[in-house]
Amino acid sequence: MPGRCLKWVTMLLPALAMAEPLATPETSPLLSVSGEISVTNTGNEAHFDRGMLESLPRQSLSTSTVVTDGVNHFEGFLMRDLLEYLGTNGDTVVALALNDYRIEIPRDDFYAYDVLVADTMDGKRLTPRDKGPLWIVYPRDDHAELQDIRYDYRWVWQLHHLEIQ
Ligand SMILES: Nc1nc2c(c(=O)[nH]1)N[C@H]1C(S)=C(S)[C@@H](COP(=O)(O)O)O[C@H]1N2
Ligand SMILES: [Mo]
Repeated sequence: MPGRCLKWVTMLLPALAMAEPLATPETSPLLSVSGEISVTNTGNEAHFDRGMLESLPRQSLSTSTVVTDGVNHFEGFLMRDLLEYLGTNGDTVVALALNDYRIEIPRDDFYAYDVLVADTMDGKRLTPRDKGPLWIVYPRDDHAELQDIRYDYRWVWQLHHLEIQ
């Protein structure tokens, strides 16, 4: 019986954590989110440091990419989980990168596919030198339709800001 209770508590914990107000970053923020969100911690935006991002449910994905050789193993969190966490309300996610690259991504992508916001590749933390701190990674090898230039544009590396529209 105690084992059963523990199981339920463990299952419910992530849901409870999500209902909590968003903490404030303790180290420099890696990602900020603005626009149609209902959870904020810095003015109208939600700012996340590494610890906060690492507390989102972890997810991994192995895929080839158009800019690396072979198959790489990525870890991070699902973009969908972040959108849900922030209570987003909008059809479009605008992704901005450190090199000022900007692209609009339909929100539906993140519900149709398990799109990762990766912070590690092959067990190594992504840095701004190698596509970090965050890289939007599609499960390219699992879906033929994702092997298309339309999606290649959406693999934003050096991601640092999202605007929900
Ligand atoms: N941060 C950032 N991400 C980006 C880009 C960019 O210029 N900056 N280019 C996009 C485009 S147009 C493509 S096709 C893929 C691969 O770009 P690359 O071949 O120039 O590396 O990354 C996408 N992600
Ligand atoms: Mo491109």
